Amino acid sequence: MHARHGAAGLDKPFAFAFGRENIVPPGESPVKLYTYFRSSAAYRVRIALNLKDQPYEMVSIHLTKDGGKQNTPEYRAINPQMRVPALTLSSGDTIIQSLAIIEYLEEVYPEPALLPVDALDRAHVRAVCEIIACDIHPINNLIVLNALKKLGHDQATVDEWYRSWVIAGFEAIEPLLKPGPYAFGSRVSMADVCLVPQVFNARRFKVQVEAFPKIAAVEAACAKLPAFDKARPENQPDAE
Ligand SMILES: N[C@@H](CCC(=O)N[C@@H](CS)C(=O)NCC(=O)O)C(=O)O
Repeated sequence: MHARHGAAGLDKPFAFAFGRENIVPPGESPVKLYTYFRSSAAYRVRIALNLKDQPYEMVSIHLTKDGGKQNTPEYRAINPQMRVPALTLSSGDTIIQSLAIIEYLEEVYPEPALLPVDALDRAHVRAVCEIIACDIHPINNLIVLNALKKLGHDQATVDEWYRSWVIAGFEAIEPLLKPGPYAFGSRVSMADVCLVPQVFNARRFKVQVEAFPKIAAVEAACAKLPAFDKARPENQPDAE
């Protein structure tokens, strides 16, 4: 989905850009990533932009303060779904949905490739991404956790809900992973880009990630790469 917009009323972008400084032609603004340090969907896009060595400015959309900046009319004009991430290109076009953004980056900046050459291998990588982005994440999203609380569930029950869906997803992913160091072998793929932020969230909710040795090993391998390290929530300018 594409929309044109202005960013009036939102925080100024951080004076902060990753990647090669000369990739944006003089006079053109770099891409702008609407992000929140703790958002795992935004974390995926930060990793992909870093791997693709693309510079970007970050605009922090605080998801909880004052009812959530994602719910303001200004941000709704940027992303009608009122979620992060959103990526605004120098053309003024905005792309929403992390997987759509990452696939766009893959098509426009093919190197380093985040999808294998073989169609079957690509399907396997996308399957792992979809378990995370389409099956685990949507039922553990902030909006769902808040809805559970409104229905009267206490924090312990909500946390248990969260853990149970992560564990179900990880049980499916673990046997799908190939010999490493990364999720699908010796090259980083979109599966790693999706898996690492999900592991981060799993640990926040005290899931025993070590019960999934392949997933834990993938995370450890990715942690050594600067593109992943720079994208970590605690390394973001809006980290709290
Ligand atoms: N499927 C979307 C999910 C985006 C999403 O749900 N983002 C969360 C943060 S991880 C959000 O903005 N939540 C706002 C809210 O719940 O109000 C994607 O992959 O981009």
